[in-house]
Amino acid sequence: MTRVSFPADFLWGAATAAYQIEGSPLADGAGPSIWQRFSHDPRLMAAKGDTGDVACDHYNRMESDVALMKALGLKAYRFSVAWGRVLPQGTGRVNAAGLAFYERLVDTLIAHDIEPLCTLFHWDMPAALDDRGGWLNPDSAEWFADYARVMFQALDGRVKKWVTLNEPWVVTDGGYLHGALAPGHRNMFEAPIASHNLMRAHGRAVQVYREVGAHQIGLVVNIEPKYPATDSAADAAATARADAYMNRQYLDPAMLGTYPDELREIFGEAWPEWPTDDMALIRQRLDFVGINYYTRNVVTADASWPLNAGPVRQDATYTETGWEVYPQGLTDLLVWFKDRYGDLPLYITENGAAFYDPPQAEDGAVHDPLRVSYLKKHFAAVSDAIAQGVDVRGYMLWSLFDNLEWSLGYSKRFGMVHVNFATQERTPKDSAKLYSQVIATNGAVLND
Ligand code: PNW
Repeated sequence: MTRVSFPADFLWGAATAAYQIEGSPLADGAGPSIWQRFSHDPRLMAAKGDTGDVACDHYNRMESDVALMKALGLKAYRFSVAWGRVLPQGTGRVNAAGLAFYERLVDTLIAHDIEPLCTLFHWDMPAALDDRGGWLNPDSAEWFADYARVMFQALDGRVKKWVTLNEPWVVTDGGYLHGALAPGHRNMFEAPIASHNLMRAHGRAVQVYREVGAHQIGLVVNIEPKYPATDSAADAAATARADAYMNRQYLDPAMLGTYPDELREIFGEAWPEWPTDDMALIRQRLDFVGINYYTRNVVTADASWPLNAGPVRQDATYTETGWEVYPQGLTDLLVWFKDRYGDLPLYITENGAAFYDPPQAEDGAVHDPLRVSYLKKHFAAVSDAIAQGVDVRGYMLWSLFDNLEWSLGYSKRFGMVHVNFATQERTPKDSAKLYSQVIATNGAVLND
């Protein structure tokens, strides 16, 4: 393997999301979110009985959790704000007690010299707004902008990196097209509308930030590079459609102000004509883009539209969520981003894997060799992209803790820190020990 190397100020961190770790979703005057509803509805939630009611109890353990981050050596921490803690109805009245939690979190991080990266929307829309149509309501862009303004005004002095949305594709595909995620709709006509309003909301929040914010703001997308299974023309066309649907549907409007042509082909009569003004609103200057990378996809034309899992490859390793381990995809997508959208600071805002971890050893250790191997290969993949001239500024491991993996519940463990959900005991796994060394040596340990 070629030697890895990272810029001196490379930002090493870990990521979480509010509903997945906090617990106490209704504490201190918070309004319920769509995930509160969804996880309590046995008709909708796949992992029945698993909810975010307690999760990692981070809401009550924030101080000791930040101390643990410090002990691990994290330089940055990416978290999300539960919109409904701050605005219980989604708009209007601010709940000072909810906002205070995030002010304390940010102050504690800074006191430990850990840089906060704040994501405004990681899927937990206030239920009161879903009652008004959620992301299908064109007013949602303005609701989000108002919420964003509250957060910027409260915290921009202390938070220097902001993220508008986490993974609009997952919100739409899971929430409005396939129904596996909140709010659980399955409607091809809704999907493009939800996507478009999410992107309008992103654009409006960036506009507000340019009025009241002084630091940096960006968008986080999940990118899954698509590779044709064969060199047939049909597979090439199917690959282009899959890439347009999952990857370019969000980056093209944000970066170029246009939607990929393939979306008309994919959605047919469900694809609306969008006003030109909307496209200008969506395309705002960004300070960075955050990329979440987990896997790739190999596309065959004969599989059903538009997402297909691709053939299972005998020569590949798969994670517990069924995702192929393919580190080269991370290098490829970073180089692709630069070629298509030009030079912009990039952060890996999520990367990691769920594996069955063996039971704790007698000395309490959690040996997770598969995750250790996954991480080493992906660190090297980032280093390769940097060597090829891509401006990657940091890496946030998904995830700090084992947590509520959305509709899959607590069965899928992504953490570098093991959480015993009965006792809330935290135990750094071998992968956390590796990561500490990687951070302490800025990656040099990987060359030993
Ligand atoms: C991301 N896909 O979700 C989320 O940002 C996290 O909250 C989540 O826990 C993590 O990845 C692991 O799943 C994704 O199907 C969900 O391509 C699905 C996909 C990608 C990302």
